[in-house]
Amino acid sequence: MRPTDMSAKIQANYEMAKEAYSAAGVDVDKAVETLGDYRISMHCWQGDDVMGFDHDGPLTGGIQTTGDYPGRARTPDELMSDLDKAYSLIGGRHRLNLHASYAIFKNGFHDRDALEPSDFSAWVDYAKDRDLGLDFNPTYFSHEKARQYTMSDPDPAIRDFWVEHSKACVRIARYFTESLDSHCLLNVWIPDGAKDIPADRLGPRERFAESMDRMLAEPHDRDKVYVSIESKVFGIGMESYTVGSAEFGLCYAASRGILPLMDNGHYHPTESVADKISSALLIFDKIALHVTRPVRWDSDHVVRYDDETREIAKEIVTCGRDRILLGTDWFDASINRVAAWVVGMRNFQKALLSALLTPREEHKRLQDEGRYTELFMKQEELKTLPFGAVWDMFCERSGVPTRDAWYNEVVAYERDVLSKRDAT
Ligand code: RNT
Ligand code: ZN
Repeated sequence: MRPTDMSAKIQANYEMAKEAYSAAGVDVDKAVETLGDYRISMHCWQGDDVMGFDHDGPLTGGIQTTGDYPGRARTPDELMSDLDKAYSLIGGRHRLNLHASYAIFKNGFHDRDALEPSDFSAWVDYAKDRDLGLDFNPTYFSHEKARQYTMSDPDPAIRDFWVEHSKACVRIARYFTESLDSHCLLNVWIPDGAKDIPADRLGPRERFAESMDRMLAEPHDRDKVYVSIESKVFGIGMESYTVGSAEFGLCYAASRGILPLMDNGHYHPTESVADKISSALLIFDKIALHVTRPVRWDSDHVVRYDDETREIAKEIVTCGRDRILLGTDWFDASINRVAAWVVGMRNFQKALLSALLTPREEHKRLQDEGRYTELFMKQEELKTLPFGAVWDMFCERSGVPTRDAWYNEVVAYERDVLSKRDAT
């Protein structure tokens, strides 16, 4: 189809969709417009299988990428170029989420405890040019001093190293907020834990809390640098005990006035992060999310447009965009990595759109009036309204390719850029 014919078709389909949705009590134009306001912090680490630039060793910390699809980004320039390609295929304006291991050293190597803001000036330039906000994460894995424990290690020298790293990251986050006129989410996730039943559960948690307190003492403006703590239920090699458990994360964050970060791969598979958001927001002013797809375990598959993601999106839309910091977290090395970003981000956006296309007030009223049969029926009928036509219009209005047209660009990029990488 010629592009003009395609646009006319999208317009015509959209008009039909508008009719169908307005009969269900939904303002479609408003939904499309509002979706553009949701900024998602896209994780840099899908592009290079969580390798980073500050070490040669393997990925550790109980997380894993699997697959050997060619074309992994090996340098900052390659990663930036791949990120650009991905952003160009995703509607709306977003953010970039960096890990400390992605330092770009201009004045010689600095170990994690001695990282400087200048080690991230290339990223600030990158973000400035593209009007992206930056978020940040200390990296407590893939390092010789990250053995079984980091911030909770019994050895004070190891703990000091990681506390110094954490403080350096606070300074870097501060530098981001000062350079970019935007907040920075600084998220702490430690891989500390035990493979087998621990003798002492309390000690490591006491030490982790103390190390966190030392990190938080590093001066920062709490209205700009939002420190969060990401909890977890288990990891590979720490199946029996995780220092930063859900209870630790929530209680610590509540008591210190920082944010909890919930990753939907970090709970028992029958638990739902969608169900946790409203409870957390009764207590916390803001919370943060890592949206991912756990398949039987915390596998970090690329997000699909599935029930779990849609239910999380429904809560985001209901509970308020301004109070929930949205981030993504998956790493699949078995498919084209640029496509992995694009599919997952577009799916998350589709889920948000589907929430925006829900007559929430009406559904809430049906619930409150005990009209459960009607509510059930309406929820199910809504699913087959012409959603795709509205999604197409969002892409069209955002200036990104509609439907699967973006894939041709990824194929061309793979041919011209990614496939050349393995030859060198
Ligand atoms: C690990 C956590 C964490 C990491 C990234 C790389 O289980 O989800 O968020 O995935 O920091
Ligand atoms: Zn995560």
